[in-house]
Amino acid sequence: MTQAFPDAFLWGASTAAHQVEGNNLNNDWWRLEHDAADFGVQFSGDALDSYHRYEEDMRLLSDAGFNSYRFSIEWARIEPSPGKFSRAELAHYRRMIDTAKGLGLTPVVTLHHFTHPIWFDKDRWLADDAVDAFCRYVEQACTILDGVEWVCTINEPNVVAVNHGMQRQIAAGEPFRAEGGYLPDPEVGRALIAAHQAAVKIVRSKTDAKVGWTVANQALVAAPGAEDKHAEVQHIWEDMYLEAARGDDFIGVQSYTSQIVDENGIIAHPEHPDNTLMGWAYRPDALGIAVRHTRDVLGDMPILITENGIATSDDERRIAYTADALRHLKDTINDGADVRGYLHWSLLDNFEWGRWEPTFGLVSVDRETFERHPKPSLQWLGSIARANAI
Ligand code: GCO
Repeated sequence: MTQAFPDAFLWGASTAAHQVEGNNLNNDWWRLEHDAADFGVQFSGDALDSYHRYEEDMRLLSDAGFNSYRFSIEWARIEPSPGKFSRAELAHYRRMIDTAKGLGLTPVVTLHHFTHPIWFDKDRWLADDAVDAFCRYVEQACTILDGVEWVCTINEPNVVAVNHGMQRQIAAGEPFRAEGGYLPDPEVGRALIAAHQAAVKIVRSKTDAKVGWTVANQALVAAPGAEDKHAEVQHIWEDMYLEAARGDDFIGVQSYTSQIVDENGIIAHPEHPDNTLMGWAYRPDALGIAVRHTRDVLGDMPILITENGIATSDDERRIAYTADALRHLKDTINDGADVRGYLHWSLLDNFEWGRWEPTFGLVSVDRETFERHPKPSLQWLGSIARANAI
């Protein structure tokens, strides 16, 4: 049976500057890729050269039938040293906005997606002037946002707080724990919430955009008898970030998988042949859990699915996962969730934060020639976008 999505629904894909642009020489990730090379962290390098090829990338989306593109602008390029802004880089990102609009793609612009200028790196979000520094950048970013309808302040603040917490713990001499062993650091989280709330005010005063932030939803499920621990972990992992979005114009939901919480905390993904290239459990139902939980915390506010997808080398599996995720999403809409759009992660097989192997893209890229090769999933999802129905 055909199931239609709401009118004016956004169908698109997401990217992040550092993962696709290339040669982001002035941010903390570029530095980390060099510092941690001995630990197997890979190098972003030219990435996909989308800094120069963004028009071709956007055209792939619009030709396939999509009507939206989410991308981020790079703080380290726009403010290469404290208080010194690059007019040329601002103009570059304005050209991206204009290009998207010219191709019929509604731009969804993220102001901060994981990376920081190197000069911000010292005490980072715990520095006394961190929020002021971020606001100074946001004010400048607003000068290019005329006519942009959707602005995300900070992407996955809860993951930013994990990364910072991990770095602090390592600096304090604690041994490195395996993936999944870190929780978001609530002190960093509180600084990010302050930064977000200040940024919302600035974006509202200087633009007509709808403004919100995007939270990495863990779709945590309690093991029998572990309801208290589940509530505690869920608060630290996501609810404090969701609650901070109350009063925003929308909330971005990002979901990939689901995990169980027992009395000791989150249970690592058990090994399973279905696990994705990230090692995550194959859980297309996670998106429905994430939307329902977001609604439980925030009530009825507009929701944008800002990321959902799968790391796999098998494109049929990407289609199967996404088809199922969309069915679960549609169920939440039928139940009354005010979902405004679905932005797939990701348009391109990109730099997955220190690794190239987990491929999330609707399009693969030859990293020598930068040639783009659309996968069948691009046309498949594009035709759903055209029909606005599954
Ligand atoms: C995140 C980021 C993306 C990732 C994606 C897959 O969620 O970590 O927003 O940059 O690439 O989620 O891990």
